[in-house]
Amino acid sequence: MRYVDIIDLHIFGDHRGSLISLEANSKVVPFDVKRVYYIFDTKEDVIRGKHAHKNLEQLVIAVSGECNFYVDNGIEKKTIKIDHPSKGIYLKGMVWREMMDFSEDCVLMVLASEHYDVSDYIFDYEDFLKTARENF
Ligand code: T46
Repeated sequence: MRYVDIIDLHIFGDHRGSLISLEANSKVVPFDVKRVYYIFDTKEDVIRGKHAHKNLEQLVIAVSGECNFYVDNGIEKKTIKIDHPSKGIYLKGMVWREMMDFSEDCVLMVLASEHYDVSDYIFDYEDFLKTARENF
């Protein structure tokens, strides 16, 4: 199972503009959505995230603006630029994530498979590496 996938979201466009529909539990959003949140007004030079989740699937979309999304599964690390409302980052399994280089107009919308639960977070990178390696 891959820890991160880029999902190309279908754009319904006509002369009026564009529309993207996110339907849960279908090919578009591969889980039942229990929570939606969005991140905006992030200041320049700020790095958000810096944690992993024990049990959470998420679909992250920059509905406006852009930022860089860094992911690390304990073995592989990569940075993905998210810069269009039709590009979704699907995260699953043990993934350390950091978001940075936010444009002023960046709005990140996140669909999540679980309710907010602070006990699901791993904030310490060494703890993350240990847990991730146990799961390989
Ligand atoms: C993630 C990345 C992509 C809540 O009360 N409910 C919520 O659903 C969330 C997500 C956050 N909060 C509170 C907890 C903090 O007091 O909002 C505050 C900021 O959250 P946090 O520092 O966790 O935000 P980010 O941007 O570092 O991380 C968030 C998500 O927490 C995380 O799950 O994967 O975005």
